[in-house]
Amino acid sequence: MKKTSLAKKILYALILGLIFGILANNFFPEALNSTLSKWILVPVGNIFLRGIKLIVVPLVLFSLIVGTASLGDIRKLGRIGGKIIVYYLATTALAVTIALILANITKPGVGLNLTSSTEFKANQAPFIMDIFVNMIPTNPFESLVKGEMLQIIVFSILFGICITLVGEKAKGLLSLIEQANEVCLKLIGVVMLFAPLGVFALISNVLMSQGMKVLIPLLKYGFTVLFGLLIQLILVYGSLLKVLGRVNPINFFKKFWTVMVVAFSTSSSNATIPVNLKTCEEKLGIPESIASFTIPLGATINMDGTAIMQGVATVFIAQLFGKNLTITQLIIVVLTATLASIGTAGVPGAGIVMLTMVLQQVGLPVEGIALILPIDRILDMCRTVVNVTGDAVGTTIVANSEKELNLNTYNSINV
Ligand code: DAS
Repeated sequence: MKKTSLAKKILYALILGLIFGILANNFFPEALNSTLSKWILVPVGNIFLRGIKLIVVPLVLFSLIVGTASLGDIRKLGRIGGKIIVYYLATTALAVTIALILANITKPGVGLNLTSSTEFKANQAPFIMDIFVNMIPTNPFESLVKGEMLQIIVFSILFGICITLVGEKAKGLLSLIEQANEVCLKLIGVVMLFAPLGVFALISNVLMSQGMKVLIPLLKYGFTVLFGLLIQLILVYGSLLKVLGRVNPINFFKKFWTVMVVAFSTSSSNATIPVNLKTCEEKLGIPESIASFTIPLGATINMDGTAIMQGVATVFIAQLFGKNLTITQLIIVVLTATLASIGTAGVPGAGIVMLTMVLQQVGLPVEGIALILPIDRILDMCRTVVNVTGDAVGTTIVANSEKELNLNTYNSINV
């Protein structure tokens, strides 16, 4: 019998959870609902959410060290590495900012005022410069234990760069960390196997207690993310190709659409690396020496689509619980989501794992993820398309700035 894909199982769980929750809310006695919720749905949902949170710290630590160390010999790749990292960080920060503006315009979560079991512990609005000072850990082990993610990210990047500077002597350590990273990626897969059960419990519990009224905000959230992804894909990347790459963006999309289809169907930047590399070299006229460095690096540390989801989701969850994020907290969200997207692995569902980090950083209840998880699978497919497109746009711009873009190939009509 054909194996049902995880995506289909999550979709079925979503539909079943919606139906069960609405039926329970309308026809089950209140006593039965609260018993079901207390003894089954909440525990199952929390076990799944804790499983997601379990992965965050080791995943960020290992994937960032590996991603940074893969810069290779800094001296040799300094110029290209510097350019592509500035491009990746700038476009991701811009993506988060677009997301925050949209979410504050559409206000998808306003009006529900859910109550959270964990009190909204907004980090007292810190003095803005303290945000940058506190990013430097005094004790990396304490940062790991406390889950201070910005400190873990800074430590991981510095550690990865120093592995590269140490060179041959650290090769064994790097391969050990690469293996640990592989294990963490497998761990995401194992935790996501429980997603259908977790999704059913989470969504049916919300519908059982809140009824149909919660669906409208969920749809508004989904469309806000999709609108942000479209702006990034067409407006931002189109303008960057035109202004910075000085190439025709139409040609780019005519040749790149096959890569976008692979990203959409796999929801994985990693799985799209081979076809992305092939397209950059054979259809976009980018030299192998540049693409082979920037595309795998981008698949690991550049996720504009994910950053857009994280920006919208954070504002949505704050609104759901009737909380307003201060300007300082919004800046922390831009910083954390930009850095979080660096630590997000290019595998299905990784963005949600990193979202818990952004929520923790601004003291928002992580259980808010329960609401967005059921539609995250569809949004994951869409945001992965933006992630991989951003990698190739940056590569095109850097290749052109190095005067190594073959414009004849780029502008040739064979797509
Ligand atoms: N699916 C991830 C990727 O491969 C992104 C995410 O989960 O947000 O890019």
